[in-house]
Amino acid sequence: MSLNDFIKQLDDLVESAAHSFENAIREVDKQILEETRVEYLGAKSGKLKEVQKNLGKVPKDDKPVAGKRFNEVKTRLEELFQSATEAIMGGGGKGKSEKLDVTLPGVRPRLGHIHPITQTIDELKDIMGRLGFSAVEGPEIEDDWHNFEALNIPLEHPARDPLDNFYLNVAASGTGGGNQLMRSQTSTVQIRVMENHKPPIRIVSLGRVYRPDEIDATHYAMFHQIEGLLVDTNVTMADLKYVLRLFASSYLGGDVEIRFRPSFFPFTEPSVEVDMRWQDTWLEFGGAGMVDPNVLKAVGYDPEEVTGFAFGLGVERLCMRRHGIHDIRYLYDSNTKFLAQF
Ligand code: FA5
Repeated sequence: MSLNDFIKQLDDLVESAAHSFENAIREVDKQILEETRVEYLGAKSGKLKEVQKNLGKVPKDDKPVAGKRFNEVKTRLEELFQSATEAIMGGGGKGKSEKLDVTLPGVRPRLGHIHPITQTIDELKDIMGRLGFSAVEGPEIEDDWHNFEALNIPLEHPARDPLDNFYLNVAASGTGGGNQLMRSQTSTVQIRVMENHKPPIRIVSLGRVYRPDEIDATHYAMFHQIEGLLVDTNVTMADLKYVLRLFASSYLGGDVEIRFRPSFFPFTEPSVEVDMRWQDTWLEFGGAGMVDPNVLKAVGYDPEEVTGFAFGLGVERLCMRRHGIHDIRYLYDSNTKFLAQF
């Protein structure tokens, strides 16, 4: 076969393929499109395949030109198929058999909703707001001073251990200098507030904290705490217990008992663990106590003039107790089937 004959075959092929694909577009028909694809580009007996067989019959010297032309035509046919596909499928066309019926009801987009922990945070803020505590925020990246030093946690204290904290590999820029870290407790906010405000203080702070704890059903490496702080004249442990009981029964509903167990935190004296009894079960929710005089001094208050209480509770624990969630990991698995229940 001469080169000219071969090229003529290719040209005819492009012309008729263009015609056929145009027809499929005009008909907006997926089936015609597929038939046209098989007719021209079919791997076994498509027209392109047939013409390719003639390439072997072209004189040897003309083969490079013929081969090049063949490849161009192959690309052209694929382009024709591609643009016909886009015209039929991509433009919202559904093919002849499935024309758009504008009278059908629309498909309602699936709406997400607020994560149970965010819901809990909002509710807890609301409850504490009604008790007169204003919500404040603090940074998640903290310095030594706010996370430890001002909270009466000295340099040699085990709570500062690099194995128990997420220290950052950056130079410090905070007031107190020293290393920066992801805050391990929201008690940092107590210091930030007292540094900038004179008593009386009545704040609550809810936010993320970070600890390299082993993850299990009740521990996560990132979790949330609610921190409360009240500083005024003549504040006592009785005030603390009263506020916590009101808080707990507002959140959990019904009558909640509060139990204090002696404990130790460097920034409160005396310090307690807070347990709550709800539906006949006792559960530990966090720590609390009277603000240590050393902390009051660190922020420039006079411990002879004012006293205060502080508490820090796990938000996940509260949320899990209320909703009967038995494993903290469910909250952070991003399983929308689980989360949609709340
Ligand atoms: C504290 O963090 C103190 N800052 C609390 C405090 C504040 C005491 C003010 C006195 C005055 P603790 O490390 O025990 O305390 O943590 C408090 C609560 O956070 C725990 O009871 C628990 O509910 C929650 N918690 C602690 N670690 C985790 C964790 N890895 N995952 C989920 N929740 C946690």
